[in-house]
Amino acid sequence: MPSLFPTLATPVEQLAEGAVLLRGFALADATDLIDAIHSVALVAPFRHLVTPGGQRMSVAMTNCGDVGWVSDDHGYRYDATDPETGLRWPTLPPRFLALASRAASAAGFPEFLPDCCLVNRYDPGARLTLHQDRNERATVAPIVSVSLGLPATFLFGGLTRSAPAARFQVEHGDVAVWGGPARMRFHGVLPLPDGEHPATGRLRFNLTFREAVRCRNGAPEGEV
Ligand code: MD6
Ligand code: FE
Repeated sequence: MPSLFPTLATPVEQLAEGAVLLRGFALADATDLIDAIHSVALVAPFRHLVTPGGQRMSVAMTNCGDVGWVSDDHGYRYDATDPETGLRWPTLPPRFLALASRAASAAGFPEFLPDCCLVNRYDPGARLTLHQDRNERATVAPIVSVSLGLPATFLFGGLTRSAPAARFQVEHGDVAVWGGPARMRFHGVLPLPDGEHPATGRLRFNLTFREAVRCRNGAPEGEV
């Protein structure tokens, strides 16, 4: 007989060794997160970055934290200032930090202290081709990824671009955490299907929290 008391534990789906999907983990924080995204975008507006190869990315991005991830014809890098405005990125709201470290702990990565939150905004049709996240100094620390708004199909591949990729549906409030042996896996997002979400309208947001310049690998911490 099914229990009358639903379990309070988050359903955990294992994507691979070192990678989990925490279904609904951010649901209680979703409204605050979306409000904070809008506040961040007032200071550091969403923009379509250009890859070093000259391609305009279909996903619009901004950042908050000590550093932000940027791309231009020189390459990919973390920068302490927003090249668009010359200003420092908005600070990481404490509520973001708390959620990210709670999610990392739930996934088996204690003491996660992100210094960067990359904010991705997807319109219908926007996609992210298979890539590795390899610009961070801390290769031990995980990445915590929060999905908000319209559902998307997440591609989760192997350690080479040509390895087959599994597909996972990621929905409003889901949190993926990757680290350890999964940290350098290729991943991406299929073109966003059109739809309407009560919290975001015709959009999907994704937050990825990283230890980008803070270092826990034994390498020296540099100036940013
Ligand atoms: C996205 N996410 O879900 C894009 N990277 O919109 C990522 O590229 C990503 O979700 C590293 C770890 C988790 C991620
Ligand atoms: Fe990524």
